[in-house]
Amino acid sequence: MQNSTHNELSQKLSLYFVAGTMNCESPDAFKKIVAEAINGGITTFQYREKGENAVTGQKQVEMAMYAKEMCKAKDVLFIVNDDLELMKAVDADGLHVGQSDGNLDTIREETKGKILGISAHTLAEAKDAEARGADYIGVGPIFATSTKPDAEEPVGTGIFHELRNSGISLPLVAIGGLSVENTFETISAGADGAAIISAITLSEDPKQASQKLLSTILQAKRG
Ligand code: TZP
Ligand code: MG
Repeated sequence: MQNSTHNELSQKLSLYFVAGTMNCESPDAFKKIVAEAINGGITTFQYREKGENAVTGQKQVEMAMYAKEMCKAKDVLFIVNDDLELMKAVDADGLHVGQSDGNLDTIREETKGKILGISAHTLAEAKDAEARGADYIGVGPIFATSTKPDAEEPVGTGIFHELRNSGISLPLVAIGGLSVENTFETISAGADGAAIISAITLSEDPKQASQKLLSTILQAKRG
């Protein structure tokens, strides 16, 4: 990837909010939180609808379209988690997949012209993601999280040094247990962005939480 593109994407991934209706009290609450987070300055939104209480079918398309339009109005990157058909149906900016979400080469082929993010938990997975043409890598869980019941063991912020020392040059987005308290050290360790669910969805004031997170991230990025 060209340097300018790398830097632009690194900037865009800075505050990467992830949510689906199941992270909120209701579909209406989801819409409100997404709107507030966008007003608070999130730079990327990933629509991740999965697990217990996830909405499906037409309701899911409605939520995705709502989020997409809100993102578009504020120039926020809009990514769909693990659903190629939904990504295409709503013409999202990109797709994010995990290690077991299908054949990564086929997925890269099907997402040509879109941003593709791949999750990695280890150096080997990160190298594999890079080799398969990912545009960025989601790294985690960094800290313990109760949002994803099947999450692997936390890897800690040391993984960013390991990935950079091993020559991984793609933008890296940290996920898992991130909050205002530990985001500065995470970005300082080498992450380009912080992906966050509960520190925004469970906040009493998602807009203010997003503002605080963004200013922390930008401050850490300035070094
Ligand atoms: N992948 C790894 S950890 C995680 C995902 C989707 C959950 C992150 O949620 P939170 O609430 O920000 O810890
Ligand atoms: Mg997945």
